[in-house]
Amino acid sequence: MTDASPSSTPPLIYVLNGPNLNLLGLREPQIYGHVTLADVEALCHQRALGLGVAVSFRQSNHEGVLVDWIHEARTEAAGIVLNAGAYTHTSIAIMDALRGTGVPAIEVHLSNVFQREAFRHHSYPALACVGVIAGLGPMGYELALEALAGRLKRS
Ligand code: CA2
Repeated sequence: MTDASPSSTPPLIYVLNGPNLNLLGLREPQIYGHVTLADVEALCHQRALGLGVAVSFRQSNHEGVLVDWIHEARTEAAGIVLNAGAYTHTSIAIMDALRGTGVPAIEVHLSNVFQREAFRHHSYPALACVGVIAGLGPMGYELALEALAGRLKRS
C-alpha cells in the first residue's frame, strides 16, 4: 500500500527584496560580502524546511511591484520578510501596503544601517513591522524566518 496519509501544506512566508539586491555578491563586497542573492535564497529555503514553513523568495527593482506583492501576501502568505533596500528610507507606499495587509512582517538589512549614513537610520516600513534585524548579513533572513515561524506556532 502506498502512503496516502494527508500532509498539510506548510505556511508560506514571502521573502521580498528591493532594488539593487540582485547585485549582491557582485559589487561592493566590503559592505555586503560575497554572498549572492541566489545564495541567500538557498539559505532561506533550507532554513524554512527545518522550521516547517515554505518560502516564496522574490526581488524587484520597482516600488509598485513590491507593493503588489505585499497586497498579494494578504491572502497568500502567513508572514513577510522584507529587505526593501533603499526604499526602506523613502517609501510611505510600502509602509502603507504593510499596514493594509495585517500580515506580520519583519524588516531585514544585511548591513548595520545604524553604522552608516544618517539617511539610512530611518525606516518607513519598520513602523508597520513586528521587528527589525540589521547588520547580521544573510543570517538576518534566517532569524526573521525563525521568528515568524515561532509566532505562527504560538498563534
Ligand atoms: O543593508 C541592507 O540590506 C540594505 O537594505 C541594502 C540597500 C541599502 O540601500 C539599505 O540602506 C540597506 C542596498 C542594496 C543594494 O545592494 C547592493 C549590493 C551590491 C552592490 C550594490 C548594491
